[in-house]
Amino acid sequence: MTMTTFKVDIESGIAVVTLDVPGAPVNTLSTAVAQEFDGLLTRMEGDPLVRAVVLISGKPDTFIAGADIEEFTRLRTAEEATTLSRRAQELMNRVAASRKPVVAAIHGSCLGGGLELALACHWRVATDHPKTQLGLPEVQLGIIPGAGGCNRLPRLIGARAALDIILAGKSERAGKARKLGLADELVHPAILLDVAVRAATRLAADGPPVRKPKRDLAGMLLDGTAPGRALVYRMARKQVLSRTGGHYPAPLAALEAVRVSLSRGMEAGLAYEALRFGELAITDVSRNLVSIFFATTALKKDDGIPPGAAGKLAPVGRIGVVGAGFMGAGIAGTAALNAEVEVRMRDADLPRVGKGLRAATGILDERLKRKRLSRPDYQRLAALISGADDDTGFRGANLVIEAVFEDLEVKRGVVKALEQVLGNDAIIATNTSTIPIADIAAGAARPDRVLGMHFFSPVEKMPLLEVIPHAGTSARAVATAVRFGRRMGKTVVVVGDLPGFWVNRILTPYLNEAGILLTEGAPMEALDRVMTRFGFPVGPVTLLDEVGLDVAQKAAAVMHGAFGARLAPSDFVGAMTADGRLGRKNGRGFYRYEAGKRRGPDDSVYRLAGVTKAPNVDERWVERRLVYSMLNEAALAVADGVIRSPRDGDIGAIFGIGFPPFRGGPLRMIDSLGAAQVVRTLRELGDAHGARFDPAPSLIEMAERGGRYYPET
Ligand code: T1G
Repeated sequence: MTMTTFKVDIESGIAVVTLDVPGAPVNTLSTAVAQEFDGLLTRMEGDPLVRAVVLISGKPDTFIAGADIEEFTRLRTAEEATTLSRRAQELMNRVAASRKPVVAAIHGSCLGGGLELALACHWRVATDHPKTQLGLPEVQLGIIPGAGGCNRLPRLIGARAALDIILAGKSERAGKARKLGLADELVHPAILLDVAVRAATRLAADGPPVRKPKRDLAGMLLDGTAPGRALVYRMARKQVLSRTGGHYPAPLAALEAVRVSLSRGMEAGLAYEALRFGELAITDVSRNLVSIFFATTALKKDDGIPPGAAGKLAPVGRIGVVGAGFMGAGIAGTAALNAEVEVRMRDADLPRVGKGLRAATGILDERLKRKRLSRPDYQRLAALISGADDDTGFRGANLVIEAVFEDLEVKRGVVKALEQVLGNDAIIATNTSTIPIADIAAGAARPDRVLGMHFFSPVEKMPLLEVIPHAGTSARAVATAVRFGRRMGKTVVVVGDLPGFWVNRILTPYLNEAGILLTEGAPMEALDRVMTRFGFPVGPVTLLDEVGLDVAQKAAAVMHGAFGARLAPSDFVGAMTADGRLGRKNGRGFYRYEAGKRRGPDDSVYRLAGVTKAPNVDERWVERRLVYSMLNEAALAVADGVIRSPRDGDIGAIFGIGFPPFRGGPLRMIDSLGAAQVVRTLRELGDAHGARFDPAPSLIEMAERGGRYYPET
């Protein structure tokens, strides 16, 4: 048999099997790899020189990243998918039943089918390294662990801990994995192989360990008894339903698979697991989630310019941040934390700088408190952040991001001042959400190095960054900003320099429509309920309170000015800001706030706007008005060239405003509905509510020729 993926070295009775899928960035368990592994097991079993096996990866940062996701996107029927799962289970069963003990030596990502393989092994040694992550991310792809994970994990670490990982698709770092009993030993990477070989030698002599679950009293009651487990399942189910709104079938299927396995035994459990895996693998929800995975990975390599266009780039080692307010501090803290660069902040006076510095290091404090950062790392990173009330510290910065007041003249002034101190190669980014980048760059001596970096608030939590070149921005500046955004941990999309860019552009008509509905008396809680039921994390009224009503009002006015009547806001938000209501930040918004906690809707706001609150609304119609206003604007923005590809648009909507991932994004949703259907609904809405719903010409055209945003799969 020729082997391409596995290399075997036998010494003193221990076969060290190195898994290294040739030419692939990570190890995955494709059908071909699984077949080769099956042959290898036969050989190991028959080889009298082998007493035990160590399984280790030849890749630098992955053990095994799971099944080959690419492969299961090609599955067409549930039966095919169930068969695939069955085969994988059989392979794992073979490992588990092997008379010669198998030890997994784990460094790097050990995910999905990779962890399921490790679970089938008789001993697991893991490195104590941040790259080492053990998890079952399947539900994030709309499927369930299908190679025995729903069966072996709860048996190893108990139902509660297993469900905690499986239902959320979570990964655990090595330390936590050791505590849970998922890893048996924790070692420094340098001695991983030695320790694993020693374990294999021990197991070969003594036989595999007899595992008895370590349980405290709660564990005995909850994991160890049938009524206890029934309670665990009930609570888990409730939690899943409240988190997913019932839109994601996979976690519930996984829960059921664990229940079947623990109540009816492994054989029934495996059969059930494979059956549900098969059903789920071909659903639209899974297809959409998988496409998000591939889109996100593709964006990790996409600099937003044609490959090679920027020439060789120097990495950013030091940045400046102008404006030490909420945004500036968020940018500074996140840059120190994730990109580990020196960060110099500046503001007009020292008290402000001090406040900004405290807020920036506050982001690190939070990590320290949650034990995501060790004390020495905390100190090292905190020391990267400094501040002043002048530009002196900016010399040597490769990138300066300004986050000052939203005012064109002020921002132009900042750019001019920066040009006096910065080196020739430094890039100047402006964090604006409403002002055209071209206008800000217009006053610069070298506009080619100016671009927009639009962060979302709070910077340390929001995963998206929009990078906005104007017509004259150099490719080098774009690639530098995109790469730096990625180092800050963001998913970066490059978007066009039109008002609102992408995210705020499609958000504007949606929030406007919510305002118009309120003006008609619609109950705010109904609007929020409808949209969370649709799958958004929060509804539009809550979002307005979070964003800040003054900010929302100002942005809405800019968008109205730029695009005219279609984006005309109602007077509702204006009536509220006139009353001094700014949303959560001053504790007075649509909702009531007490000591920072949100309470019920504040119905007195209807009176401010001269409106009587209606007892109820037609919720289906409300959903249509809100959703289709966004879909239509997305189509208009695509036609305006705001995004480079449907992929960027959908990722921007999902990561920027929480568009429901299972729907794949607004453009994917238009494809699923069909452009003809979207146009028809928009026309109905237009008949009832006026020209703002006029379908985008591009949609009409797509409807006529049967076009789509994505190729048919
Ligand atoms: N299948 C196919 N390709 C994969 C892959 C996978 N599982 N994992 C990574 N890649 C590719 C990725 O597309 C990219 O390709 C390259 O590897 C580097 O990835 C039976 C059914 C492992 C933490 O969900 O979370 O097991 O673009 O840029 O930032 O129960 O990739 O270079 O050609 O993301 O260092 C469950 C998914 C599968 C893990 C590495 N597993 N992967 O992150 O690199 S389902 C997952 C990740 C399953 C069983 C079920 C990450 C990573 P290219 P990257 P990275």
